[in-house]
Amino acid sequence: MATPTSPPSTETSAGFVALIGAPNSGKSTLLNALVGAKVSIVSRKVQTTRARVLGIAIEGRAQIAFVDTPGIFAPRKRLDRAMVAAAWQGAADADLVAVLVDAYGSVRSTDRETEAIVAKLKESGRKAVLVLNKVDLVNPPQLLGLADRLNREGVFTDIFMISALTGDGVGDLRKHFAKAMPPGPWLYPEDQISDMPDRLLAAELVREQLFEQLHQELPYAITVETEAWEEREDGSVKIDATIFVQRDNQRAIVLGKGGERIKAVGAGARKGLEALFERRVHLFLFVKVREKWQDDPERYRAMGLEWEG
Ligand SMILES: Nc1nc2c(ncn2[C@@H]2O[C@H](COP(=O)(O)OP(=O)(O)OP(=O)(O)O)[C@@H](O)[C@H]2O)c(=O)[nH]1
Ligand SMILES: [Mg+2]
Repeated sequence: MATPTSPPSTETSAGFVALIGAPNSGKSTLLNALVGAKVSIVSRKVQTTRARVLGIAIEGRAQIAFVDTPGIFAPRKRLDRAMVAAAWQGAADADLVAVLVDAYGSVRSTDRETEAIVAKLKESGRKAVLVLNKVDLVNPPQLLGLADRLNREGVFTDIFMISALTGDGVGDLRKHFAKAMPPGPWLYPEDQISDMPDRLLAAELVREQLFEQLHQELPYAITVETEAWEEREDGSVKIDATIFVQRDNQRAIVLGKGGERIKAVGAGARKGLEALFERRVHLFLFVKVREKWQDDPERYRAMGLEWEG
């Protein structure tokens, strides 16, 4: 997959930028804005992103591979630990680290998750770029106070104020990242924007709809797998995906009254898939109970996570 395909020039550069931050700070929204396509799912809920997601952009002669990561928080459960470990691994492997902060949520005081991230960067001596996100929701004086407070930590080389949602400031940020990439051949084909296989992307879009459409009753540990992918002669594709829950009552929640809920989830996911794959999609969803999947190493591998013993 990673065949070097540089244009005929010696001035190319390429590298990895990890986006880390507290849950819900807008990392996936920013990844999509930087790449200019939806490669990572987004929701109003925390802990939407479960594993590392790569989104690739080209800026001038630089190819930048952005690594979206799960939110960093104090983990308790095994799945939480695997997610947070994946986030820090993403940061460790990158040429540059960007820390996202929800400026709106941090106006009064920095959240505990961000404080812990700053502390860990300090401890490791690693410098990072600070990205204050959601500036569309904050007024300038409040923003400056926050920037000043975080700047005093001494771990940030640069501070950017952006809105991943409106795109405000995203172009400048991408240019900054491009300048910081080490010289060398491109790492991926020019037209590649993600490293996620289509089957996984399909499962992720279903999970996104579940996160958006199930409210307080969302079983947080819900997971989705694509079971079948069938190319049809008319150019459309038939996708079977299974939603795994841990208990019977969760199955009922996902199905909804008379199957209303699952129908709406399927309709939303199908719309997203058709936009993404630019073709007709027939999506069939199944809901199964798989009690102890959180203790099954194989499920973690399927999600792209390491088993944290
Ligand atoms: N108003 C506003 N909302 C934003 C902005 N960026 C992201 N959001 C919203 O914040 C919520 C969380 O966005 P995500 O991109 O899923 O956040 P994340 O950091 O990837 O979250 P996890 O994967 O759960 O760690 C979504 O509802 C986004 O629409 C922004 O610049 N302004
Ligand atoms: Mg995310």
